[in-house]
Amino acid sequence: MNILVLGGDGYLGWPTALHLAALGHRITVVDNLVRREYDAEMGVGSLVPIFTLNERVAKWQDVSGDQVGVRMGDLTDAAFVYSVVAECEPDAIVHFGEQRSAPYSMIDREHAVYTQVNNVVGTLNVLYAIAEVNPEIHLVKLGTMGEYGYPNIDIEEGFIEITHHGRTDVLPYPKQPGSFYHLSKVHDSANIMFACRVWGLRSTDLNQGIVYGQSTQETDLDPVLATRFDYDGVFGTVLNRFCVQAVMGHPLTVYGAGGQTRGMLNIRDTLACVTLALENPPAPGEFRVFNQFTESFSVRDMATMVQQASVKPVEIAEGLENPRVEHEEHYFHATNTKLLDLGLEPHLLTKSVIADMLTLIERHRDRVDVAAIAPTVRWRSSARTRKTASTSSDASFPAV
Ligand code: NAD
Ligand code: USQ
Repeated sequence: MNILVLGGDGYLGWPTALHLAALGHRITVVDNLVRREYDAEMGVGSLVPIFTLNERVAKWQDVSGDQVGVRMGDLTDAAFVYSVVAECEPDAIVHFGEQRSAPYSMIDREHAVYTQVNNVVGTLNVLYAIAEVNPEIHLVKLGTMGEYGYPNIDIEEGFIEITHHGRTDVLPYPKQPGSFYHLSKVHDSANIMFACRVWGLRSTDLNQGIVYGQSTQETDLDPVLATRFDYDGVFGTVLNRFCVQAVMGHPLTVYGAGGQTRGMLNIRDTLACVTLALENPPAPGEFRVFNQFTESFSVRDMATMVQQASVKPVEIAEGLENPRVEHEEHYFHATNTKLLDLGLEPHLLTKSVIADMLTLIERHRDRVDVAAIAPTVRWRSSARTRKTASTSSDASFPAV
């Protein structure tokens, strides 16, 4: 297939692009490199050194003999999106290209507006370009498990059958997202579902859980091919953060009671799930939703697992104030059978998987900025609680 990977310079987009290229697909990476600008804005960086996109692509050509195309540009620029879709003539588009941090979206008004404009407008431009250039293109869109929130009933895959006053219908599952970022994904899902209904587009919405790990078959071929690994209080995700904290002798930052339970998956399974979605496209007009996670754990469980996998003693912080507003003890049972039915073979979170992450982090421990670990964004405050590298002026802040 000829595939565009939007957001192909990011944590998940880059290894997915390489994986699909290794499978023989023709890949073009599309990115405006804004993720690298957020690093500058926040004054933090990836634990693992990351090379420029041009260096990455050149190294992949050396290693594989295969050329990955690059188109630099912003998805909120409609003319750019239309030209890429028209010129590259993709069979499928995998869309990772959004601002993906919940804390970043909660810094203040500007960051919330930026996140929603970037994500919702970018996706709308992609939908319009598909509709007008070639409605056959399969859009594989990265959504999030957090769209559902944490209701006191089982979570289904996108839709739920409801009987109300004696009448029955299958309706979109109710959404209760927990940040302006997660809300942007809800808005995207509604827009994509509508575009499938009115224009006959085909799309797979991958409601993905929290990804951990950094190693994939292709990125391990050379350090220049490495993908990023975030551990800071804004972009670092929970398990990746706990592993860095364990290596640095920092108490593991369990927020609040720690009963927050989340769907989780290994980065290798992100690649496998996207591949399965691409290889098994929906029918024209179909909007389908896959819940993309392989296991669920509470934050407290994850901290204990890291503690047990570490050869060094690890302390778990107790009574840490939760900077977020969220349920700290709740029911969580989510269906995730659709990808398994397509053949997904999960890489589960074993002690040795955590031990490998700890070894990777140990190798780069000199690059850890311990001051970047603390959570700094508070949900309860609508005003900025976090000092950024550009606190006094927003000169380096991506324009809204
Ligand atoms: P990331 O920030 O590392 O990568 C996103 C990429 O998109 C970056 O390279 C960025 O420069 C690019 N981008 C953002 N806005 C753009 C725009 N307007 N135009 C062009 N490029 C743009 O994020 P990630 O962790 O790789 O996540 C990828 C996707 O998967 C996101 O949509 C995210 O919401 C979703 N997701 C991630 C996780 C996770 O644990 N990392 C879990 C569930 C879902
Ligand atoms: N948490 C801690 N301690 C920490 C960091 C986080 O207890 O040091 C808790 C949070 O309070 C939250 C949970 O861990 O309850 C998950 O936080 P996270 O930062 O790992 O994940 P989240 O903000 O939900 O976002 C991440 C990705 C996002 C993706 C989402 C999938 O950044 O792009 O959409 O995971 S999901 O959570 O399933 O919606």
